[in-house]
Amino acid sequence: YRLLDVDNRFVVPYGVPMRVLVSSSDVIHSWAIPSAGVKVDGVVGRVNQAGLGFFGPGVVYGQCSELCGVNHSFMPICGEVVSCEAYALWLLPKNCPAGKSIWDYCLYWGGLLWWGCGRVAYWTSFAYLGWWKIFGYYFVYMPVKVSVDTTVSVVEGSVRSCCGVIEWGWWFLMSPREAGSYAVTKVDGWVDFLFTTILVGPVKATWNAFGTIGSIIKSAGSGLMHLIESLMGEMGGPDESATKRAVSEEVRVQMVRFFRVMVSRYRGD
Ligand SMILES: [Cu+2]
Repeated sequence: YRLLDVDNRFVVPYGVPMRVLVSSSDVIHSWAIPSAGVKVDGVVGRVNQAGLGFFGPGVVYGQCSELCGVNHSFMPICGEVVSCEAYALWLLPKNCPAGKSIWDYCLYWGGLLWWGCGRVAYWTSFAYLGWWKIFGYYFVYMPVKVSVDTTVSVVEGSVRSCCGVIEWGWWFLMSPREAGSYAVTKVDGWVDFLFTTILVGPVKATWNAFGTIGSIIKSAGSGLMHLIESLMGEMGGPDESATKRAVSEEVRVQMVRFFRVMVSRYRGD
């Protein structure tokens, strides 16, 4: 592999989507790796970008692909495509925290446990107190308030009515015509009130209920329509979506592996 290998190979993981940034510090070059389907011009004062991705491990080769001067033939490109684990271990500096004392573990897990227990206790007490608040409000405060209020108003109304009747009787004895016409007006007002409350009230309530039920049905229907539409949108092109799904699943798996290595390494496992 004369003139294809390099002193320092780049290292990248496979199964992970990447973005390469290419620039130049002297003249225009071109960073090209045929097996990866990548060719990006390196231009002075400009950063070009391209998507980069590999499906498996290997060593990839390329060459400068823009005539850049007398040494154009002598600038190879070479990289190693490795697993996420190997990439993470290559990426991390050698002096990162690996290996800790048992005391550190105790501190770490103790802290985590303390934090978790604290959270649980906090939310439990919160929920408990909230429950008692609701219970107190709806099962103690409201019933007591309603019964006391009702009793007071009934007693008050009865006393007032009695007083009113006695007063009206006295008035009738004094001037029967005035008291009589007042009584007729009052009775007319009662009849009107009873008519409005007993006949019109229920009809109005029924009408409102039907309106509410209608709007509920309407919103449920539109939600269902949205769901169906999104499902229909998802169904387009079975082959394409199957491939897409497979690739994104692979990417997800690789990323999880990568982060697992990073986390365990930094934690000092
Ligand atoms: Cu060149």
